[in-house]
Amino acid sequence: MQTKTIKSGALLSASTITASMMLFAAPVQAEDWRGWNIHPPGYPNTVALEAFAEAIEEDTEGRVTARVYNNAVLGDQPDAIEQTRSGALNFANFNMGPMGPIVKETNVLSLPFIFDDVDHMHRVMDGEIGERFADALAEQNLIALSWFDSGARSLYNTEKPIKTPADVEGLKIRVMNNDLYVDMIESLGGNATPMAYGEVYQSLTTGVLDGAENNYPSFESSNHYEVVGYYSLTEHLIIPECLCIAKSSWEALSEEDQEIIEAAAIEASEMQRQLWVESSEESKQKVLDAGVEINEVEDKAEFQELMQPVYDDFIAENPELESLIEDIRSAS
Ligand code: BDP
Repeated sequence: MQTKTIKSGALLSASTITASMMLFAAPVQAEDWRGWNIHPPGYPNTVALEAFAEAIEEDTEGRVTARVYNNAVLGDQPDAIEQTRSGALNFANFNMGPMGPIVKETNVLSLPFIFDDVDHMHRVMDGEIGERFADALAEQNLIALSWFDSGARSLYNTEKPIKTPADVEGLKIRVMNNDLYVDMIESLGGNATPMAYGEVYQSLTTGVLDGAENNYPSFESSNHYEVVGYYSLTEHLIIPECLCIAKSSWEALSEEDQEIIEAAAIEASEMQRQLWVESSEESKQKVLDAGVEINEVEDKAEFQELMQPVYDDFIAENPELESLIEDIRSAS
């Protein structure tokens, strides 16, 4: 018995040695990366992610190949965040909204009206404060290489134009997965329903929901505009998004490839931001042509004032994040 074990053990190690010698002789195996994307083909983020995938394959000379999976086919956003944190997925474009429950610093970006406008958001995210968010993400195994735009989110619904907070009263509004948004809608007198993006269309058609909130490109590409007649420019949220790499995938790269991939991510974000501006205009026109009524909100201050309890509760629960809020405000 004893001899047999030793024999097969010896045999095993002999074949292992042969296999590893063969590995050394063969060309280095390429890394095949899988990327998560919630949007359909043609959406600015999709176009930029696909360009990113192509660039890294070309610039690493095939050492890293990458494929983008669109339309959230690899899972909804909270699930994809977990998959990327664990390294089951290699890269993704994530909105900072559903990131809040995992990286609590990013909740600051989900506070309504935290940014005055998209330029203010760019100044913050492209500067030192953006690095603080990237550090917080890295602690949760997500390497944020660049920031994408997501415009401003506004309320839309099947019932009526929203001109004052009183118009939100009683409406069933879908929000992304983050308790802050539940507080936000409830502070306006509405009923908030956290729900996966992909389920919203049907819930709007069946009346489970009266409305939701999003930017023009998503309002259009999700086809919600087909069933919703009113889009009201509350512009209550301006939330940046990341191009994030799984930490384990990042650490497996040589320094040279890290530099290549970081440069490609920055180029992808430049492309995305440019496409974003064009796409927002096109989407706005498309929903107008389809008969959606778009209204300005004359007195946004009314909405902003009602957000005070959301801020107060947030600061009471996260006193250590108050200075981050102040730093963002003073960069306005
Ligand atoms: C879009 C974001 C996407 C979100 C979606 C949503 O780009 O990441 O998942 O809104 O509302 O604008 O869920």
